[in-house]
Amino acid sequence: MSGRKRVENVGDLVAEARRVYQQNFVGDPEVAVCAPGRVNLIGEHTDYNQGYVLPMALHLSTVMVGSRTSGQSCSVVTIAESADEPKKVDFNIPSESIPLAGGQPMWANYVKGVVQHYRAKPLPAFKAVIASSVPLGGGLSSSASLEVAVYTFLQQLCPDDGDKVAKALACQKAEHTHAGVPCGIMDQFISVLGKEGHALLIDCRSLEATAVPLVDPGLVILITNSNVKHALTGSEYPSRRKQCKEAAAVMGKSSLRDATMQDLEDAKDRLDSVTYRRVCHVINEIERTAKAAEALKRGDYEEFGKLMVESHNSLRDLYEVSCPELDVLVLAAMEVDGVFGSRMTGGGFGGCTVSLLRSDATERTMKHIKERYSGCPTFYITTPSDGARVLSVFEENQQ
Ligand code: GAF
Repeated sequence: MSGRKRVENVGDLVAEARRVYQQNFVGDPEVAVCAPGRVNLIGEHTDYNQGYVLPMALHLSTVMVGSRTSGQSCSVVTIAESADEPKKVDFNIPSESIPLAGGQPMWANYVKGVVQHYRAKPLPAFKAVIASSVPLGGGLSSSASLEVAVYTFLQQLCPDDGDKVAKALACQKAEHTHAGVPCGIMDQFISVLGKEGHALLIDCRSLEATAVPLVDPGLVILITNSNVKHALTGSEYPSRRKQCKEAAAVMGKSSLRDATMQDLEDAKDRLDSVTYRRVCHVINEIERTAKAAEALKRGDYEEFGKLMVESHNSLRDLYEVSCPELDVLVLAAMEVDGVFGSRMTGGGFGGCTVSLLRSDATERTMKHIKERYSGCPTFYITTPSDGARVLSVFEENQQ
C-alpha cells in the first residue's frame, strides 16, 4: 500500500473496499466478509507430514465486498497491496466443459482457484472488491486469507453444506492447482476455524483441532516482519516436501508422522545427509509442538519459549529454511530480559518472526530489535482472533 496509510482495522478495510466498489460498479455491495491471516507459534513444515501445528488467527485480514450479477461474467478489483499487476480482472463462471484456468495477474489465481473448487452449485456471477491488511509474502498467510475470504463470499451467494474442514480443503486445493504451491493444510484451516483468545493445536492427520487458551494480560505475542520477501512458489518448498515424502517411503512409513528417531537411525545408510537432517527436523518438531501445546495449557511460558528457540535453530540448521535476517531478529529478541522465546514463522526464506514476551518487555524488545536489525522491521502486537466471518457492509467500526 505504498503512499497510503496502512489500514489494519477490518471496519476501515470494509469502508475502503465499499468506496472502491462504488467507483467501479453501480450502487453498494450486498455482502461483506473477512478471513484472517495467521501466525504459527510452533510446528513448522510439519503439516504436510501429517504432524501437529499450533497457529492462531490474526486480526490482520482480507476483506471481500460484492454482489451477485446477471450473466456469466465476474469482475474483481483488488486494492490489496500487490505487485505491479493489473488491479482488475474479468472471468466467466466455470462450467463442466470450460473450467476456470489460472493465468495473469497472479493475485487473481487465488480467486479463480476458489471459484473453480467451490463446493456448491450453481454459482452466480458476481462483482467484488478485495482489500487486505495481511502483508504480502510476509509469512502470515496472505494467500490463504484471500482464498478463505473468497470462499466465504461465495457461501453468501450460493450456500454450501457449511462443512468447515471441507472448506479449508477446497481452499488448499485452489492453492495447489491455481497458484502452483503444494502447501499443507495449516493456513487455510486456521483462517477458517480460528478462535478468538485461542491458538489451535491441529492434528494434520485427523484434521481435529484442540483450542488452547492464549489470553494473559501479562503476556505479549509480538510479530516482527523482516520485510524481506519470500517466494514459496520457488523450488525450495516443493523440494522440502518431496524430500520428506521420499524419506517416508524409504523408511516404509506412509508419512513422517509415523517415523521415530530410531526409524531414522535404522534408515540412515539409505538416506543422503541432507535428507537425514530434514527428517530429523520434522520428527523432533512434531514432538516439540505437542509438548509446546501442553506447556501453554499449563501457562509454562519459559518452557514454551525454550521450545520456540529449539524450533528456530532446527529450521535454520536442519531444515535450512531460515535466512540471515530472520536469524538476527530472533537473536536480538532473545537478548532482551523478559522474552521467553522467538522463532521464524511460516514457510521461511524471509517474512516474520514471532516472539513470546512479558508485556512489560514490549517497548524495550522493539527498541532493541530496531537497533540490532539493519533492515526496516514492522511490528504487530497481536492476540488470537476468530476465523472467517460475515460482516456488515455498513458498519465502519467492526473489529
Ligand atoms: C506455508 C505453507 F502454506 C503451510 O502449509 C506450511 O507448510 C508452512 O509454510 C510451513 O510450516 O505457510
